[in-house]
Amino acid sequence: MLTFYYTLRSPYARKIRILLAEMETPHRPEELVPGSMDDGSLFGEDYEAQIPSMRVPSIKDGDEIIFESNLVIDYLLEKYPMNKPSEDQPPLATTMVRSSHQWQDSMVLATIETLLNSAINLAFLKRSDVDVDQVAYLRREQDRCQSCLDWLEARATTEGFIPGVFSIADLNLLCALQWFDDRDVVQWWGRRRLETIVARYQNRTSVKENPLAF
Ligand SMILES: N[C@@H](CCC(=O)N[C@@H](CS)C(=O)NCC(=O)O)C(=O)O
Repeated sequence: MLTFYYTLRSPYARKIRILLAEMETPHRPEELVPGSMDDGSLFGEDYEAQIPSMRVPSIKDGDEIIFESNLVIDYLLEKYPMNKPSEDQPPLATTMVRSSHQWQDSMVLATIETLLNSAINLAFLKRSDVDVDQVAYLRREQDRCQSCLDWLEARATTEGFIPGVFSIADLNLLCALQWFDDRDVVQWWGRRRLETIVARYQNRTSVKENPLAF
C-alpha cells in the first residue's frame, strides 16, 4: 500500500493530505515529528538517506519513491483513480494543468511555489531570530512574495485559477495563504480575488478535515 510521509505543520504536506482525502486513496500515513529522532537527524537517517532534499512530503509506492509535493500530486492524479468524486462542488481537477493552457497553468503553479518557498525561508530565519528587515537579500525575498501575490491576483478569477474545478493551483494557493495567516511572515490580504478563492474553499470537507497544526 502507498505510504505517505508528512508532518502536520507542513503546508506542502497539507496539499497531499487534502488530495488523498479528495480522491479517497487508501494509504498508510506516516507522520514524522521533526527533531524526535534518536539519531539526531530532523526526520530520521533512513528517511533522509532516500530523499535528497531531506524534506517532507514524499510517498513510497511499491519500489517507487516520489518527493516534491507537486510531483507527488501529479503522480497520484495519474496513477490512482478518483475513488469517490467529492460531493463538494466544484469537483477536484483531474490533471495538474489544462493541456490547452499548459504553460499559463504551469507558471501559476510555479509562482505559488516560489511564493511559498520564499515565505518559508523568511519564517525559518525569523524563528532563528534573524531581523529580516535588516538583510538586503531578505528584503528582496519579502518583495518577491508581494510581487508573486500581485501577479497571482491579476491572473485569478473569483472562481479560482480554473473556473469549474477545484484546481491544483487553487489547492496550492489555499495551503500557502492559510499557512501565512497564522505566521507573521507575509501579508497577503486586500487582494479581492485571492481572498475569494480562500473563502470559496476553506469550508470544503477535505480542507476542513485536514487542518494545519500550529
Ligand atoms: N519544494 C518542496 C518543499 C518541501 C518543504 O520545504 N518541506 C519542509 C516542511 S514545510 C521541510 O521538510 N523542511 C525541512 C528542512 O528544510 O530541512 C515540496 O514542494 O515538497
